[in-house]
Amino acid sequence: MRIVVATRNRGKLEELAVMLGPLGVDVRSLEDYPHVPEVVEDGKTFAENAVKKAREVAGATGEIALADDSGLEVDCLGGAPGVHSARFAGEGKDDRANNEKLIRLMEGVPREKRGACFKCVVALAVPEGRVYTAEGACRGIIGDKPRGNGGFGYDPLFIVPDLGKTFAELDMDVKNAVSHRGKAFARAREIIAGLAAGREGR
Ligand code: ITT
Repeated sequence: MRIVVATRNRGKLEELAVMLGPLGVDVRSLEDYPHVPEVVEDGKTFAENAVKKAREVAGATGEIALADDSGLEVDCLGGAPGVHSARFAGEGKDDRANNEKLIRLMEGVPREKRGACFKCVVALAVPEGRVYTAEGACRGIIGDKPRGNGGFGYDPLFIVPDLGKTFAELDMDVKNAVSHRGKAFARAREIIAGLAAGREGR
């Protein structure tokens, strides 16, 4: 079975490719389908955006598509940046600018009020039209300065309390074991197995 991972975010793609690896599927990326147009993410929820991305990429490629819509919800910012996480500091998807903005907005906020939650919805769409979703969340604390060189996005600011480390200080397999994406994917794995069984039976 072939799956196109419907993301243009390199960090996400790496994590998802590692999770898909053991399932024995033929993993493709959008680099293999350069004609696929950019999907406009105008949904109000992670689920709406994930479904839209998966559906459009499945339609444009004729393959099963897996999309991830994710983001960081910060308690003291009323859930911002949420679905706007990629463009928090403006267009251009600049992780450093996004992190700087978050640090600035949270200056002086005490530790007990620095809670946040990463959320992820994984959507799987088949070209014939059906779409399946799986969700995952991971709670943590927003640090006052970046730590670590791994991962992407807000990872250097997101501290996992139980581990005392930011996502950017963890090896990818440790991050994947506890992260919002890892949890969503653990649920998506069953959907993928079901799709694979269905395709074999044709
Ligand atoms: P695609 O839509 O092409 O997949 P994107 O980066 O635009 O790429 P989203 O709209 O889902 O994807 O935005 C997700 C943003 O949330 C991402 O750019 C990061 O800023 C943040 N984010 C999500 N998961 C993260 C993670 O595991 N670690 C750090 N930041 C993360």
